[in-house]
Amino acid sequence: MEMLWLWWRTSLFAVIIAAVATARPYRILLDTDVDSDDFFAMLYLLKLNKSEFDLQAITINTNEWSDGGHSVNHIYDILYMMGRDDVAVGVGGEGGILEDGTIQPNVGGYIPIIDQGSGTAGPCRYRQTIPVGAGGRLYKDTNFGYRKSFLPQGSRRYSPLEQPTAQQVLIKKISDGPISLFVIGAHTNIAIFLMTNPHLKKNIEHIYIMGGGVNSKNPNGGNHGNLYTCFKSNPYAEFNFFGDPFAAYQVIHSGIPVTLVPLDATNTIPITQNFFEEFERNQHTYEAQYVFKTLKMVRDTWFDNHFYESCFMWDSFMSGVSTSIMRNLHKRNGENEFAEMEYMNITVITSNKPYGISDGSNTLFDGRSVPKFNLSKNGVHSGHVQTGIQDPFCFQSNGIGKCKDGYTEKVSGPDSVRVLLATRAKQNRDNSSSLDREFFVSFLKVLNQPQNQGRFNFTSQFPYYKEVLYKPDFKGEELGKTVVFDMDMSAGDFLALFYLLKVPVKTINLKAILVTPTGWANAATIDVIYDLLHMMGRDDIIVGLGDPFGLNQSDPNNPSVGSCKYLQAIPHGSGGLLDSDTLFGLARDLPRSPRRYTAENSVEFGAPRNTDHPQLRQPLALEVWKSVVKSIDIGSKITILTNGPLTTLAKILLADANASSIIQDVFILGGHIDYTRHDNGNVINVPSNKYAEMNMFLDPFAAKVVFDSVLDVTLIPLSMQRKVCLFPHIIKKLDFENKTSEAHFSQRLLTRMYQLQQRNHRYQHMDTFLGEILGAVILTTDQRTLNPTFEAKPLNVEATGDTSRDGQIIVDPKQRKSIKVLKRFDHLSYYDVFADRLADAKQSAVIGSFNEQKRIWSTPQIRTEIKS
Ligand SMILES: [Ca+2]
Ligand SMILES: [Ca+2]
Repeated sequence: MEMLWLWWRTSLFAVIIAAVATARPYRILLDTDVDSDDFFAMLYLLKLNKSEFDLQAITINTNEWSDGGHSVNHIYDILYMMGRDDVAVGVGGEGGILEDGTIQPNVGGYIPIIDQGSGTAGPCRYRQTIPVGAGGRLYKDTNFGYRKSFLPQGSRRYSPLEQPTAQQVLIKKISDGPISLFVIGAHTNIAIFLMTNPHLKKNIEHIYIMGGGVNSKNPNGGNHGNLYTCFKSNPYAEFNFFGDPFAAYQVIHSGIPVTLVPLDATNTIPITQNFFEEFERNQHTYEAQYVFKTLKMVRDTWFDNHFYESCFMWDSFMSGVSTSIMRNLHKRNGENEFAEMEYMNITVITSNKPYGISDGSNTLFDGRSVPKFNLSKNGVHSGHVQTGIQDPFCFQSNGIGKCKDGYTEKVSGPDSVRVLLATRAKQNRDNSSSLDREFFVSFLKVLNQPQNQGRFNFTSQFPYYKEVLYKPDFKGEELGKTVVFDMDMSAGDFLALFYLLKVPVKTINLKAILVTPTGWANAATIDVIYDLLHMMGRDDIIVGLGDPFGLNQSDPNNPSVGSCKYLQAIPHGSGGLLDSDTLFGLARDLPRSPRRYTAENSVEFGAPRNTDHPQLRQPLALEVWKSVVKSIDIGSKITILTNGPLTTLAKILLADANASSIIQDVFILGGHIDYTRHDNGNVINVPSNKYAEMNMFLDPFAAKVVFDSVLDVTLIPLSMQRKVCLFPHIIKKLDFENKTSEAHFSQRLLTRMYQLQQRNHRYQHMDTFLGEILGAVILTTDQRTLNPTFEAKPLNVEATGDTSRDGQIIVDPKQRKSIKVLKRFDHLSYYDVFADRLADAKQSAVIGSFNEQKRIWSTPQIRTEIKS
């Protein structure tokens, strides 16, 4: 009888559980910083049965491992491959936090809460721990090159002022009903949401987090945390929590139930060689292939030789643990298939003791009679806040850093929160398997299962896909002077590039492009250059990537990370990097070149981290420079046009003693010359600096190297650029019949910039970009057409480290040589010169757009040779 009763009770329980399980799928919102491991986690979620786990939305965390414009399109492409264009995607936003602590709608999350001001430009207190170029954001933005070579491209994309923001998506999806949040980046978006929408908290059933480390020991050094670029000052924090400690505090202390998968657990699931090899043998879906390719590149570019001991499943493990907990909610204490769980009382450290001080490090308290957000004057947020990697406060004489910002510390008392925490990964129940963790089995099974699988990759999508490189044949043609174009990939630089490519090759022979990523775009945007060159049939032009840090800006101990002292003037959001990185949403209309950024694939081609095979990876600026020098005839020289900060040129001069003797002359677009100080410069977001021009300001030390060199320098200053800033004029001039593809594209870009300028104040500086075409026009147009006149002056540039003066041009009688400055030109003819050039059928595009390319790849027997 008792048995029967027990049976009856168990069955009833099972029926109830089944009813709960079938009643509704778990709605999930994923907030991610789009690191590699993040999309592993995302694909794992997308592969689960949608009637059980329904990934409703993805919001992008924009202040960590990837950049908004690149990461949002990366996510769109993965979702397109997976047939999930229904998943909402939110990124960015323009709102700010006012001085009185009022949080405006749509804060973009580009800046941690403590430094969030009125816009999207700002310092990089925590983010400076993340490498900017190789090994960091460049790798993630491009996914080592696979984002472009593997993922198909659908119709969803970033578009200015049309892209849903992170906060909009959060509000919509959380208002719609009960939902669980998965947080696998810094907590800025979620904290801002919770602080501004307390009435919607009730809809958030649970927050699952990858982040923190309580009792963790880093396998490389015994530290709690994993900030490998910042161990010396902060050995405690984990990257996600360090990305915005104050935000993480808000989330953990929100009152919503929290489950944490911290380093304690992830450190017990290193990616073993056995797992790696098993994965290599099991790639039965596009998504499994994409993940494996990525993982392999992560291994091959790992910073040391201990990949198998120091690379872990972080976010992906969290997605497994969390969904397993949700599946087993009838069990107690978070019991699940993949991790041991424990309750602990913790908090997140946001400032360092002693509390109640005011030392200039804490914007929530310093100089305020009422602390921001009404925080308690001597409370846990009122201490010293770590200012950066080299914060002197954080160093102790014993060599062990003392800063704990972002640490998830075990505490008791009123300021602690009880959270459920994963402590270790469970062993594989099958002892005979080579996979030693239960989650490895699930991960491979789920990614390879036929359900919910990806439809195609970039090439298999098209029945007649063919990779073509377009290279012109200049045999027998007389070639003009050798020109190298150095650009920072602002919108105007692309217009200037179109123009340069249209100038007859007998006038100029554009040999190479150098990319200076210390200005208006992130390094990954180099792919837009490749695509534009492909469109114009110029896959022969080599492209070299410059250093991501300005002169004296990288960390002396670790050159992969460094300061954003000057770069912080550029907004991350609208009108700034978000738009440059996507060419205002239009980059994806360019045909896709087989050339692209690719990380060096070291292991496959020899010794670890071998740099002897530049042909197999993205060449560096200096390598490209050397190859140009080698390629020219003895006695001939090179003309350089720079359209961005002078970082790359200065670094070439410093690295190559012979460079100045082989450079004929340098045309520099930039510099503001106004001896009377009537006209201001154009440095935005640094109100104290009235008279500098952006290209000089962004790397003043590099500018000084160039000004002090023996080079023959011609400046195209801001005052001249300002004469050619009439959008309606140039748009109208481009409005002719039978437009070339390049004229059509340029007109669309200019029209979009002009409309944005009229619609929204974040775009008020669009003139700056229009003026950027001038350098290319002056360099290549004969004297009679524009009738330019120049004056020579002994000029120098301020470069002392004082941002209120750096980048300003001064008359310097001590300067041995003179700088030539464009003084006047026929600016009324200028628009005709530009438009006529783009209208010319000669040296025109060989393939007009991505759509045209898709048509060719979808149709048999269309000629793919170059049109003459
Ligand atoms: Ca992440
Ligand atoms: Ca530029």
